[in-house]
Amino acid sequence: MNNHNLFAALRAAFPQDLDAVAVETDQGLLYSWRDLDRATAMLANLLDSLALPAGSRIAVQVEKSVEAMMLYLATLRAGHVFLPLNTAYQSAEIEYFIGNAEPAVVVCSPKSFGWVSKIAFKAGTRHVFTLGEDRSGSLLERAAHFGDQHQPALRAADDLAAILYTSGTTGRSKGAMLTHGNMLSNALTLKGYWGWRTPEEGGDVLIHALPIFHVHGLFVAIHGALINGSKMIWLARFDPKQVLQHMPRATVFMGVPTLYVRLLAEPGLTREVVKNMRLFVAGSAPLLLETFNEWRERTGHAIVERYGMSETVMLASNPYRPDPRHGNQDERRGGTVGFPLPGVSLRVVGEDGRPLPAGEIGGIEVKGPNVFKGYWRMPEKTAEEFTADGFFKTGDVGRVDEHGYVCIVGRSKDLIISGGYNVYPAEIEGYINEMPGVAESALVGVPHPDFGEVGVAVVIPKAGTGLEPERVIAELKSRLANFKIPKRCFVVEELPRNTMGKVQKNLLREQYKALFA
Ligand code: MCA
Ligand code: AMP
Repeated sequence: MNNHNLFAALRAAFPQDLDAVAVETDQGLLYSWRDLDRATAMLANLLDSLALPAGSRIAVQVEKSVEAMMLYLATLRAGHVFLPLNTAYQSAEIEYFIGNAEPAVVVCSPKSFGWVSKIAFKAGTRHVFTLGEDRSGSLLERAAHFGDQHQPALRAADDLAAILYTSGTTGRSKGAMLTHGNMLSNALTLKGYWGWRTPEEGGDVLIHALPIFHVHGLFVAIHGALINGSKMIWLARFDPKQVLQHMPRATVFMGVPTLYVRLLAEPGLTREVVKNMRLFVAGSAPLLLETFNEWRERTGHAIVERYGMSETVMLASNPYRPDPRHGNQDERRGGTVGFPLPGVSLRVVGEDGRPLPAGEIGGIEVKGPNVFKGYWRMPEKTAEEFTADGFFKTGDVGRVDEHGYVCIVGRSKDLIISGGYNVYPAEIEGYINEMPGVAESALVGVPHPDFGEVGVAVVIPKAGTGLEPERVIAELKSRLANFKIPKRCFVVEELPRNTMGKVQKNLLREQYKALFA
């Protein structure tokens, strides 16, 4: 059997010169390709030594570091399933993910060992390691005792590589199961579609400034660089000045729209600074046309906006070069997410599920080798989200224009995307509704100049109770990840409702739309 282990494919793409620099950090540390190979082997050997059952989940909530990326690669190498967790998640959130995924191994920051290990051991996890952003912690101490050679575990294309928790129209997060085949096919497609250059072709240098616990930073960026043997300039966190400082030596940058908005606010963003850049990619949330246009004016570059999901990795992208499938069009159109990627079928359907003609707005459905295997331990939910002919219902609403460009115009799922992070109103409302003195609440997304969209909570108090908006916010802050906290809270007498009694969120959005204008 061929080995479809994603790590094996990434490893095979390492450049011949293993002593060349693979990653350069903002701390001035240099990691060679050989370093990546050896360290991931040691970590994989450590995982092997634990004799974990097949398909074990390795849950990881650590600060961004090159070692954290290596842990991801080592998990693939050893044939286990990686489960990344946002560092902003607090105990209630972590308790749910660990309880639901039942990981065999949990790796957390040294500073959170106390509370995370308690949750993990309670859920039956046998091994809890720590990994600090400065290479501290028990994980690397233990791995140091293992050999630096490791044969990647044999995996089929359909075997799980990662679980990403996402969405929750009902308030509960679902684990999207991605396979080795999903991710490898997507990485190879993007390699071609975005014109990545291997070292022999002149090479690319990626500025990596995104967090590594979601699809964008973990898969699109890292796989893109590794499958091309391209160097990464590794920034622990996004700082626009630092990005600009490194840009003259880079060729590729990826970011959520907020990163572009913040870069545009820097006077140092000039044509001179971007003169070696080849490709700017944006995604995870809608890129405003004005940002796209302003970027083009300032830098001479048209951002390549693309569209993806945790369930599908990347689905569509504006063309980097002429696309023969679409009459060799190469225009990158602001306000669109471009064409379905090669190998991806995308259609827009009406309420009755029938495909709509070009130009009409409906639900976006997709099919392809990139589409996930299903939701972790939720067969019914999985079945609901697929059509009889195997298309996945994205929950996004859009249209395809007569030239083939896909345009996302809204979402049928109740979701707020704030600075590229997803916020599920149902989850936040659930927490607010449990607070004493609250009768009911609604969370809506409103436009925000920096984060694109932010949450605003509208709360009805129980009769006779004095409810303070500040208290609602403070209470949420003590329990939830910081990016989920509504930026404002209003206590009101009643919520607008339709004849069925359902809260009309569109009216609330309208009412509060100018709050941050
Ligand atoms: C930080 N804050 C936020 C957000 N981030 N509020 C709303 N939305 C946010 N995204 C708030 C914090 O709560 C805090 O508030 C204050 O801002 C400062 O926090 P800090 O962490 O210092 O913020 P920052 O460093 O400025 O972070 C902003 C950021 C970050 C760099 C834009 O949010 C970020 O890295 N976003 C990228 C997310 C991403 O990678 N998404 C990809 C998902 P307070 O002071 O009140 O506590 S993958 C995906 O969606 C798909 C599949 C795809 O297509 O890619
Ligand atoms: P996630 O749940 O993190 O996988 O986020 C996926 C969602 O992000 C998609 O279903 C879209 O709603 C949204 N998204 C990703 N890229 C774009 C984009 N370029 N424009 C608009 N929305 C996007």
